[in-house]
Amino acid sequence: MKKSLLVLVVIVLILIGISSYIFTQNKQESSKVINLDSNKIIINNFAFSEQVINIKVNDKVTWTNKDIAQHTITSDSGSELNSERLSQDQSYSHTFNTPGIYYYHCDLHLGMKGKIIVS
Ligand SMILES: [Cu+2]
Repeated sequence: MKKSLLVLVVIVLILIGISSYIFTQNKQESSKVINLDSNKIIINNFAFSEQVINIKVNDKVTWTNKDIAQHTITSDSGSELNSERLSQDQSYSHTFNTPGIYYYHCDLHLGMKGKIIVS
């Protein structure tokens, strides 16, 4: 009787250990995802999810179109940003190598505007 109780206690302790390990892993995983998402812009309902973002030189920004309609990422002047027409769930990425303020819009819907500040 005592022996089986001891076995039960050991099993419970092992289960607590495993679940707290899994919990810690999940926490680390989700904070990693947040960091990766910091330079991601979603296009949804004919708008950019972040109209202005601040990044560092050599940071990469990724736009993903969630609309059924096509969109582009196009510099207001110059050719820093010059995507193809993005269909639904397509992405466009660009790495900014020079500090500055980059204004862009969608070539198909001129009301869609955004700004990237690179410092
Ligand atoms: Cu558009």
